[in-house]
Amino acid sequence: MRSALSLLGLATTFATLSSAHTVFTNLFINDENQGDGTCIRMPKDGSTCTAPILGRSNPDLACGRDGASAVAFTCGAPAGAKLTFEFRMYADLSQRGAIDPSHKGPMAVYLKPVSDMASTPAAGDGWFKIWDEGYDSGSGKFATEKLIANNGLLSVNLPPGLPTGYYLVRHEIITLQNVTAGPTVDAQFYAGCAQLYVQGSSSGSLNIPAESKVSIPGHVSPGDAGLHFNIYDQPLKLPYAIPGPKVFFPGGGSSGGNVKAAASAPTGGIPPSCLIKNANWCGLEVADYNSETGCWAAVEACYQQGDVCYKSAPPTGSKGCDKWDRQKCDGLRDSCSAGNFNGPPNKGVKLGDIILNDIPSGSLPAAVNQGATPSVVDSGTTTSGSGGNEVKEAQPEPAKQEPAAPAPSPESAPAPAPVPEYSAPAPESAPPTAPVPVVVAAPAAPAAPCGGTTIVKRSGTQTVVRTIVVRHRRRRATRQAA
Ligand SMILES: [Cu+2]
Repeated sequence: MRSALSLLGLATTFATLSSAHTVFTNLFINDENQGDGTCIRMPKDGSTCTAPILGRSNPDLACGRDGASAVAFTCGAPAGAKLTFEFRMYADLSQRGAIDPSHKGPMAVYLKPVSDMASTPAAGDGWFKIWDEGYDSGSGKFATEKLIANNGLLSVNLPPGLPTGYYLVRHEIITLQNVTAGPTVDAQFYAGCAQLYVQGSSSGSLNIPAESKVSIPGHVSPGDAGLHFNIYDQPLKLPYAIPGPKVFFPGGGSSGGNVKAAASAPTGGIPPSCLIKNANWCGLEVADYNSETGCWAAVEACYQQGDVCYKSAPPTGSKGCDKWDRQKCDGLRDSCSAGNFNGPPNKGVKLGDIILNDIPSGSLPAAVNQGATPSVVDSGTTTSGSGGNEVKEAQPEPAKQEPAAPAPSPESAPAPAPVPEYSAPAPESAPPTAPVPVVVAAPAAPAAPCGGTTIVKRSGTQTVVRTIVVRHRRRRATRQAA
């Protein structure tokens, strides 16, 4: 007879599994952490931010839930830069972990050039895949298992041949734990995007070979073998076929991965005058004042910025907002209370960003596509309208992580991929825009952390501060309601 205790144990297991999905929370550019949620179109609802995206025609497959709306900041990166994606089971790190070990499957990284970050739709045409990995027979691991082994970090080099411009970079994780037999139980998709401004060595638009250019949704077929692969088979029925298009890795250009990330993008870059940043919000210095009225107006303006911070905070949390309120605004208020009406004090002094998982840059994994052979494009140009670019070889070398196997068994032999030949890429007849209306910069709902506790925390020693802040907020709320 099964005891109540073991039943309880089972229930706990299921409860854990149901929330042990994953979300992309942090982007590193050339080993530099851009900050929790910064430049990332993260889902706004903390209770569902890690959940898979349901439906094969769901526009959320492009950039995840809420991924159709641009965030305020776009991160600068040189072509060829090393990008590192951090994945978490709990966006606010209330618990550690990247993804449940049961979630085995392939991973991929896609790019889409966008003419306007705010208005070009994420869903639709124009995407291409720069890297993918399915099952590595050398190590006996799926890409997701390597992700877990790397503490939720995946590093991928950007192609060196990207023309200067705005791009959405998209990760994709497909997990196969529910795929057994029959078409009813399907693979799970996880996807998320970051906003990039790539400083390339050329201008113009990229000629993506027709065979590599896809629309998302629509980049995989429901019948793809890689979506119906049984990970519980003994032995596995290899090789594993990764869903999606062929990888396109534009080479050329002179910039390499060692170039420092650009400080900011022309539009949407993180302002250098940012005193502190929380995801895609940043606190700016208040106006100078030299009167009592001006002093208190500055206090008000400071807390108002803090309110915007809390409202825009994604599920990674609002610790930067707390720090802004406590250090900057409370400091201003104390100064006014003390009769110092010339200010602001500590003008322009940076507060220092809070990063939840401050990983030393030295411990980031190497790029999985290091040494990837660029797809060769003839005539050395990627500018639009040239028309005659001939793609000679679009089959890049995927990451080589398999150790030299002395005697490979039949199922561990990697499938040789055919090298396609192109005569010419498809002509660029229309810009990659889809007739999808996009709501830009919709006000964010107050975020709750993924599976965590409430965000706003103030120290016990700040009782007086809190009273004033609460009164201040209540006053503002009343005013807004009126
Ligand atoms: Cu899951």
